[in-house]
Amino acid sequence: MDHRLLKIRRTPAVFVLAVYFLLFGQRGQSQVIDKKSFVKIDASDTQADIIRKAVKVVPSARQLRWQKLELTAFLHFGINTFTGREWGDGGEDPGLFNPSDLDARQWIGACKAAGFKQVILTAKHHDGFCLWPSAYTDHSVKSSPWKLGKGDVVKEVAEACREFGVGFGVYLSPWDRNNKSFGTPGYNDYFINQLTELLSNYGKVDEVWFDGANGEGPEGKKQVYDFNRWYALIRKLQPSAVIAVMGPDVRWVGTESGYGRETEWSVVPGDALVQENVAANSQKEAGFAPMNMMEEDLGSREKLLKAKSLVWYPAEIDVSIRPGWFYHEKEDSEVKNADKLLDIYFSSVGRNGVLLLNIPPDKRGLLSDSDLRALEGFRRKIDEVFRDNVLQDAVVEGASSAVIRKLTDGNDETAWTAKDGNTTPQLVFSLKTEKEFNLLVLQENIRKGQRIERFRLDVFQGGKWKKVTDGTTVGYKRILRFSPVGAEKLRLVIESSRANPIVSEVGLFYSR
Ligand code: FUL
Repeated sequence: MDHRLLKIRRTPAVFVLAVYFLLFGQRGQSQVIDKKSFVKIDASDTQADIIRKAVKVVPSARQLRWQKLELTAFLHFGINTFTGREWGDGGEDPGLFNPSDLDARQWIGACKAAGFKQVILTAKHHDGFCLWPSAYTDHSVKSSPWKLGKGDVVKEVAEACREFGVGFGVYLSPWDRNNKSFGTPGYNDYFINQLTELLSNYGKVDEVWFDGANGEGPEGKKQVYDFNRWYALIRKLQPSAVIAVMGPDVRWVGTESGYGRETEWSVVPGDALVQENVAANSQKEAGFAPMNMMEEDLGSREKLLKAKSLVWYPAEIDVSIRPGWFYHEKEDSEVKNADKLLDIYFSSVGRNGVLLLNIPPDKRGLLSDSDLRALEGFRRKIDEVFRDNVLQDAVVEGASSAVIRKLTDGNDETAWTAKDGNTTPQLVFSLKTEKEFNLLVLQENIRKGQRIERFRLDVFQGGKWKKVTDGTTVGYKRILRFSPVGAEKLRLVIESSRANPIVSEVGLFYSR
């Protein structure tokens, strides 16, 4: 034994360093990202090592809570509601903001009834007009006639959310076309001050949403955003809030259509999210761009094998119930109907994403009748589709009845796990009588990572197995629709998985 070494190991400095690394991780790995949601790839890692590491990357507690919400709502409301524009230029007269019947309880009550579990309010859009009486600008509700300048929309929404048990989030546009400091380092202080107000004065905040738009401010200058400083403040003041989409917890899916990818991985290369790279990225013209979000393939084996690190970075799918994000009367006849919303649900939540549906309040400060009707219809349809799981009283071949209970109990923590090393297992189900179905729902227990790469559903008909449908990723939830088929015996075949699959739910339904 080398005694000199022993001595070094015992010095207090080494001890302090060890504790430091334990608390904050290695240099380069942002403490903004949870340890269990991030892994570095070593030069010596084989391909199999990298895939093993990918399976171990799991959601943080805040990401898991967010993913399980499934349905979240955007509320775009502000000066644009009164000018009829989508992007205000910052020169608007705050006197225009004057809703006649603003009722945040109506907004949140309707969202809750439709199944939405969290809302995000545009506290400030690109025009810089603040829906709360910020101490750092007069360009806000306090300069408006609404409630004689004593109103606070953020407060009313936060309180309604608490009353209805709905999560509360804020959208604070980094791009500000009104504030004179935009384009100077001072703007980052202004932004920090506004964030501090929003995160300190309204109770619990569950999501902070930063948009990517970054144009010129009132002085014709562009801003270099200090993202790392913003993230650190959010973690300090609201540690359980997820930061989307110019942020480390939630990724923009890449479109605003409501449709996610058929193959949607929540584990993707993490190189752009380490602290130094966030800082470097924010210097670029386009602002912070963690990766090309619009690419078709973000997390295939091929992508992971080229990465230097991996991160849990799941997709949020934002879309408006109307053509625009803000309310415009002329779009009343173009509100997406219940069928369209159901289709969007299948293609967002049903593709391993969280839906962020925008429902913009009108000039009165109320959700309009057409939007309310669409939401009610959507809820009715969802309830109808998922009423009876055909597999509820099925028998799983070679397994006890506990297995089918775990697979159909609606609890994504109870799961069936294939034996270690078995990456291509099958589950064979027998029904009591022949049943018809046209919709498959699968869920993985993502607390143990995202594993499944390819699966298939077969029915046993006329003495032969016939394929009904197939898919690639599952993740938190996957929904596939197909032409109605009747069967008494069927099987779920996992064709490829990164480790033994952990299936938490299997459902077969009939959607009319
Ligand atoms: C975009 C913004 O420019 C839109 O106005 C809207 O807020 C949308 C959700 O994000 O980038």
